Amino acid sequence: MSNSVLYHPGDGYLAWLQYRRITAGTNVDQYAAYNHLVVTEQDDVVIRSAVNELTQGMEGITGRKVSISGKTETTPSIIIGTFGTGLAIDKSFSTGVSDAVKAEGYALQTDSITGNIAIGAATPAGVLYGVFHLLRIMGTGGSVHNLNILENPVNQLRMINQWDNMDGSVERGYAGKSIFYEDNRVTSNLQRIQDYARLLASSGINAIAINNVNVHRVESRLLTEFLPDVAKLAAIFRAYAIKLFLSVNYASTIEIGGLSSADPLDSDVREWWRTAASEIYAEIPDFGGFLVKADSENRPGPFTYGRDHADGANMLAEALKPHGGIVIWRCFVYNCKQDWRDRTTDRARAAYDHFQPLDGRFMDNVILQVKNGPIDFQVREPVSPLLGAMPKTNQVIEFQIAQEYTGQQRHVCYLIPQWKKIMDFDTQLQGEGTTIQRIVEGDVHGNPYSGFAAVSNIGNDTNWTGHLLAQANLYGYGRLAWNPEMSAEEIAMEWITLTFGTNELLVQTILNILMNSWVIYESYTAPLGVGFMVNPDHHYGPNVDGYEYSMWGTYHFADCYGMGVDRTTATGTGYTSQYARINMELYESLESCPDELLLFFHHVPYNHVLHSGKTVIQHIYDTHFEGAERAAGLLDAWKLVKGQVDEEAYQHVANRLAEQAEHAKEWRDRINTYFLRKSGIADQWGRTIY
Ligand code: GCV
Repeated sequence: MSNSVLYHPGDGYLAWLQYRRITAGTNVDQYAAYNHLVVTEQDDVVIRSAVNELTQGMEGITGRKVSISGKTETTPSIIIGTFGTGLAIDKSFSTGVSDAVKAEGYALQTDSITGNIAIGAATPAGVLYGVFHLLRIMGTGGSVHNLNILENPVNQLRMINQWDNMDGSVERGYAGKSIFYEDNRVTSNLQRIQDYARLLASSGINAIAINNVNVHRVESRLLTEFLPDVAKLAAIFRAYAIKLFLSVNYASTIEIGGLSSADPLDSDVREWWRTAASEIYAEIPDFGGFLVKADSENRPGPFTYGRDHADGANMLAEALKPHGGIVIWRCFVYNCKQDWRDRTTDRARAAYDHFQPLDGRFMDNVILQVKNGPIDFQVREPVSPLLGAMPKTNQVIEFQIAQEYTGQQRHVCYLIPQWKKIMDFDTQLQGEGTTIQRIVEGDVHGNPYSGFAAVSNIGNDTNWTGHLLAQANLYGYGRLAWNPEMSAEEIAMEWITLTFGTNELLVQTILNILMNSWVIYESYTAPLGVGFMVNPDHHYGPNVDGYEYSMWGTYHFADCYGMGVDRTTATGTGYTSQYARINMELYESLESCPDELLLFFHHVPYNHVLHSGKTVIQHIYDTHFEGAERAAGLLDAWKLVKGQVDEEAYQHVANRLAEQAEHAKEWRDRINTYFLRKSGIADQWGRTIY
């Protein structure tokens, strides 16, 4: 879009694509010289997006009209194009540079004599990413003299999953209704979708599944009746180099196909999927493929027919294969009808137990999508032991940008530090240094597909994410997927400056808020990796026993002596044995298990002494008092920037932080009171517990 009159800086709609005039800083004067673009090819749809973006960006940043031509007429110019499409681009780069640029990568250079800035790439997508890079430099006040940049994305698949339903609701959505659907139809507001595509592409995203993985009857028809609408959406995303996927109902053959079976080995079922795939590709030649949640949380799957996940996934993969499509099959499979009395069944074990034995059975166009932890996107979990444990199978890691368990975009919780910690985890599966990052980027097993997927956090709220500061998670996810070497702080700095400008007090204040937010959130919610303790169903707010006597497999086992889940191999569920030996031993032993995950792995008495020197119970009291206090501190810090930030944005964030501060007290008091009453052990400092 369009700096349309409907939107203005404080409402958050333009997010990190503000393209405002930078007023301060030594580099700003450099930008004004660039008001001519040279474009060596004009008939590609992605190049057109790149040109539009650069024009809009430059005009916004410099305040001057930009002209466009096919060759260099004035210097300095900005020259963009794919290699081999014109002299202007080719003479800007040596062959060494163009050889080093891979499919979605780009080179970005300033000519020291002419001052021309050239963005060259192997594909139009690379040009688009290069353009966004240049705009990022200018948007953050960087120098454009002497640029000499070459970037290739580290991860091949950088995907977003929408959990949007066609009735307009969003499963685990905390920012309004769907931007994709209303009243069981695809929306006619395609402008908003295009604006979303821009946001995604600017952070490096290259794939999207546009509907919820829980696919009900109406959404099943996206494959058939609504296909022309899906094709329109695919065209919007195509212009931003984003491939479109659909989540499919595993039992579509029954739901909409008129068959009585969904048996993956049944020839009619297979034929139905082959025909469905052909029809999709006739409308959308570059369709990405299917995302599937099967045999999970009451969704249908191959188990009904006595088949396994490889049978199910391969059936779909076979239908997509002739068209170049892929199947992304989720590993979030566990018994959601567990008897809480049964302490031997451990939900954490389930993904590994179901999938690891199938290694080698999946077709090469199947990718398994594995949640980052073994349970479900909690504020703290160990890394899923399934990641990297299937050398012959493609895998992607799944994160949740939507803050289902991390404050639902009412509390601030910047998630990049959590994801960094996960990426840095050394699985030790192929010896030291087999980090999740290397596994996810495909460096360890060399499988054809790998990368990142994540559940989106947007809706039709004007600012996209409900909490303005939650935009940092969407932006950060894309940037991290592009380059996991970036630090959480670097990413935050980029987002803050692009969104709010360069005012130092403001930048530092927001940076501090973001960088402390995950730890603060963790400190007043469920302690020491035990997880949950939330209200059932909607998952907002404290309820220590909310899931304790339920069938969902998420327990803390607190009694009057102690708490935690014994997942050791020696005396517990044996979950620790799913890790490489060295990690298994790390978690197995009370002496070496990290404090932050203690209650995930062990059941201990309340007076067990942590590495920190505190007892478990005192740790609970201390962190909850401190956490609530620090949450209040976030609001105090924000108050100091009043007047430095647009008033509408100021008020919005102040309101959210005030709610968080209040709600953190509720968490504090519920958790502390519960454990005081259970344990009968008083707080060492005599603070008020009820
Ligand atoms: C889409 C959790 C969420 C569900 C979600 C599920 C999943 O259980 O609470 O809403 O369903 O994860 O990832 O499939």
